[in-house]
Amino acid sequence: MDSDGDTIPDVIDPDDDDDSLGLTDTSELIFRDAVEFFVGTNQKVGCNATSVPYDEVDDTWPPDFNDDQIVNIFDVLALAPPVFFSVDGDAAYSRRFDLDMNGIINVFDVNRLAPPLFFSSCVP
Ligand SMILES: [Ca+2]
Ligand SMILES: [Ca+2]
Ligand SMILES: [Ca+2]
Ligand SMILES: [Ca+2]
Repeated sequence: MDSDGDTIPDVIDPDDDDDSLGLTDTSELIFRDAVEFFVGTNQKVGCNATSVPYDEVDDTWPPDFNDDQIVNIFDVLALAPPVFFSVDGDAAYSRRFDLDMNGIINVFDVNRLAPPLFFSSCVP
C-alpha cells in the first residue's frame, strides 16, 4: 500500500498521504500519521474534497481548518481567541487546532501554517 504514490510504502512512510507538501522531517513540521490521528484528520487522504468551507465532516489536511483546500488567513483566524491560548480541558480548546500536540493552542501551532504551506493549495 502506497497511498501517495511516492514509492515509500505506508508502513514506513512517515506521511502516508504526502499532505505535508514538502515539509521535511528534519524541520519537524511534517504531518506525521500520529499528528493526523491526534488532530482527527484522515491519514490516507491528503486534500479536502471541495473548496466549499466547512462542508466536510472528515477533514483530511491538518492545516486547512475550514476545508477549502487552501491554507490562508482564514485558517490562521480559526486559531484566534478564544481558541488562542486555550488549553486541553477548556471549552475553546480542540485537538483539531493543536497541530504540535502539546495541549495548548499558541504561536507554535500558528507557525505550522507558515510557508511553504501558507498560500499553498491542495486539490485532489
Ligand atoms: Ca491527511
Ligand atoms: Ca470543503
Ligand atoms: Ca483553508
Ligand atoms: Ca499546540
